[in-house]
Amino acid sequence: MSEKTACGLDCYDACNIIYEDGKMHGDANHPAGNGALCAVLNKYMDETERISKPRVDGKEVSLEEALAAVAEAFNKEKSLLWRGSGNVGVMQEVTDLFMEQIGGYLTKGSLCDGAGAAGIEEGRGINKTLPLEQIQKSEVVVVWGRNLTVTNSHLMPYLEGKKLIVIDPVRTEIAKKADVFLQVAPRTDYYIAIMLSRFIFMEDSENKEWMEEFAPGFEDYYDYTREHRIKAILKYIDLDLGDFGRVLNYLRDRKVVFLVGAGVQKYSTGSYTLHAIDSLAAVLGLFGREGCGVSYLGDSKLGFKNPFETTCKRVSKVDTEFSDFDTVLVQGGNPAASMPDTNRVVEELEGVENLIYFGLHENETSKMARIVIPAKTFYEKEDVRLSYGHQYVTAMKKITESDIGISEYDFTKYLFDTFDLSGLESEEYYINAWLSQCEELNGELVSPAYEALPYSDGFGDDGEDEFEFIEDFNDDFVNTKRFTKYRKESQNKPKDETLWLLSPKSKKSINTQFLRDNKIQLNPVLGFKDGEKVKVSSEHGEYIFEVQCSEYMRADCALITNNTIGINYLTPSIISDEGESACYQEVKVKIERA
Ligand SMILES: Nc1nc2c(c(=O)[nH]1)N[C@H]1C(S)=C(S)[C@@H](COP(=O)(O)OP(=O)(O)OC[C@H]3O[C@@H](n4cnc5c(=O)[nH]c(N)nc54)[C@H](O)[C@@H]3O)O[C@H]1N2
Ligand SMILES: Nc1nc2c(c(=O)[nH]1)N[C@H]1C(S)=C(S)[C@@H](COP(=O)(O)OP(=O)(O)OC[C@H]3O[C@@H](n4cnc5c(=O)[nH]c(N)nc54)[C@H](O)[C@@H]3O)O[C@H]1N2
Ligand code: SF4
Ligand SMILES: [Mo]
Repeated sequence: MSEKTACGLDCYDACNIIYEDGKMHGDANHPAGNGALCAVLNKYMDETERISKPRVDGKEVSLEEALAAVAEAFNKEKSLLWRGSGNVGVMQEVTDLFMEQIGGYLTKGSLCDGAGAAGIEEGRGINKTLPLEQIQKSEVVVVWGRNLTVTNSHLMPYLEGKKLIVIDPVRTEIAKKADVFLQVAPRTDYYIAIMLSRFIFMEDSENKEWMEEFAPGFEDYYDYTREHRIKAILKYIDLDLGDFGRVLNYLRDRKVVFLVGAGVQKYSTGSYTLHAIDSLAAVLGLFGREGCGVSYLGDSKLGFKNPFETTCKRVSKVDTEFSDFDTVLVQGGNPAASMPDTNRVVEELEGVENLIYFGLHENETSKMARIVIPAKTFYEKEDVRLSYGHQYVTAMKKITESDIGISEYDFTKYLFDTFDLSGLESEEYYINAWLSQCEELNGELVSPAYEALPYSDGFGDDGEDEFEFIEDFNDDFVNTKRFTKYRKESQNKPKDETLWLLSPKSKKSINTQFLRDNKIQLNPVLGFKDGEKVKVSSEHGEYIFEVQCSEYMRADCALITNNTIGINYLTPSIISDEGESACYQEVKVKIERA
C-alpha cells in the first residue's frame, strides 16, 4: 500500500513524500522533486530526539494534566500566541480561532521574507509566485542572494543548460558553477539593480514596447537612475564597469529569470532592494513573458479564502514585548534562539508568568517554558501543504501513528470544549476548505492564484494597474553614527575592523530544528586559525564561536549559519522600513581571540 504526503518543513521545495511498505521516499513524478528527499529529512530529522512527555513546572505530567494547566493559563487577562514556522502546514493556524474567542493577541510582521515582499508589492501590487515551467523555459538564470543548493535544492534540475549568473557575498556551491559570479559587498544589491537599469537605458537595451503598455512611468525611473552617480557608487559597492558589462551581456534580449532569495533583504532597506530588482526586471520587460520573471518567496496563501482568518489584535513578531502578557503560547517556534537580539528576548520571556511551549523538540524556548506540550509530527496528522517556491499544493496525509503529543486541531478542540465555546468546525471541514479551492494542472493540485504567465495582463489585484517603478531610497544606516562606538575603537588602525555578519541557512537544519552548529566562517587573511575560539561582539551582545577558515568568504564578512547556538545575541531587533520585518544582517561585528 502506498500513500502520499508532503514535507511540512519550512522550505521552498515542499517535496512530496511517498510512504510505501513502511518506508518513505521522494515522489519522482512531482514537478518540484526528483524522487530524492534532502539530508535534513532523511537523516537529521530522524536523529533529533523529540519531546515525549508533557511538563508543568519542570515535572513530567500526563497530557490531560498539562492541557488543564494550559486552560488555566488562558483564564488570565492578557494572552499572546507567537507562532513560528516549524511546520508550515495550513492547520497550524487553527489555534488562531481560539485566540479570537478569548480576545487574545496574535503577531504581525515577519522574521523571514517580509521586507522583500513589501518591496514587491510596491511595484507589482501583489506577490505572485513564478511558476516552475517559466524557470524551465528561461535561457539565463540570475541567482541573487538565494543559496540554491542548500535551501532550494530541488530547483537545480531546472537550471541545467542555462547561463548562470550568481550575485552573493559568498562563493557558494552555486556560485562555483556560475558563468558570471559577482562576489558583492553585503547590503549593496539596491545599487547593483539601479546601476544595471541605468546601463541598460544608456545603451538603449530597455524593452520600451513592453514598458509603454505596462510600466509607463519609465521616463521618471530613467531620471531616477541618473541621480545615482556611477563613479561614487562603483567605489562604494566595490564593483567595476567590467563586472556590469559581463552581466549585461547575458541580460540583453534573452529569456531571463531572477531567483531572488531572503539574503538580499535582511536589512532595514530590504524592501527597496526587491523593488529595485523588480524595476530592473521591468526595464528588461521580464513580467508576463514566457521564460521570464522574478521569483522570490511568494505569498503561498494568495487567492485562498482563509478559514482561519480572525479579527485578533496583533503585536510585532520582531520585537515582541512578551512581558506585557500573562500567558504566551509559543507554537512551532523557538523565539529564544530564532528572534533577533537574544538578550532582549530572554529577558522579555522571563517576564511572562505562563510561558507555554507547544513543539516537537527541546530547545532554548522549551527550557524556559512553564508548560511544555509535545506536538505531533507532520507524518502524524492531516494537513495541507502550500508552497512559497512554486504553485503546487499537496494534501498531507496522516501516514504514521504515535502515542506522543497532540495535533494543533485537537489542542484547539480541547480548548473550545473546556471554555464551552462554539464555532469550531471539524478537522475534515478545514482540510476540505483549503483543498476544494485548488485547481488541477497535469494531475496535481495548484493554488487558485496560479497563472501560467503571472502579470501578463498587468499588475495589482485585478491586473489593471501599471507597474510602479522605485522612486526613493531611505538609508539611515550606512554612514551614520550608529557604529561610532566600533569605529572609535578602531580609529588608530588603518581601516574599519568590524565585519558584516551574514547568517544564511544550513544544510543540516531547518532554522533551529535538527542539527545545531558552533562555527564562524572567516577569510584566512584575517589571521584566525581553524578551531580557534573567538569572542564575537556587536552593540547588541556577544558570544563565543569556533573559527572555520574559508577562502570563499570576503575579508569584510563573517558568516554564522542561523542554526548556530548564540547567533542572535549579536543581531538587532530593529524593524525594516517597510514590511515589518526583522533585519538580521543590519549589524557589524568585532572578532577577538577568546
Ligand atoms: N540570525 C538569523 N536568525 C534567523 C534567520 C536568519 O536569517 N538569521 N532566519 C529567520 C527565518 S527566515 C525564519 S523563518 C525563522 C524561523 O524561526 P522559528 O519560526 O522560531 O523556527 P525554528 O527555530 O526552526 O523552530 C521551529 C520549532 O517548531 C517546532 N515544530 C516543528 N514541527 C511542529 C509541529 O508540527 N507543531 C508544533 N506545534 N511545533 C512544531 C519544533 O519543536 C521547532 O523547535 O528564523 C529566523 N531567524
Ligand atoms: N536546508 C535548509 N533549507 C531551508 C532553510 C534551512 O534552514 N535549511 N530555511 C528555509 C527558510 S525559513 C527560508 S526563509 C529559506 C531562505 O533561503 P535563501 O533564500 O537561500 O536565504 P539564505 O540562506 O538566508 O541566504 C541566501 C544567500 O544570500 C546570501 N547573502 C547574504 N547577504 C547578502 C546580500 O547582502 N546580498 C546578496 N546578494 N546576497 C546575500 C548568503 O550568502 C546566501 O548564500 O530557506 C528555506 N530552506
Ligand atoms: S526540507 Fe525541503 S528539500 Fe527537504 S524534503 Fe522537506 S521540502 Fe524537500
Ligand atoms: Mo524563513
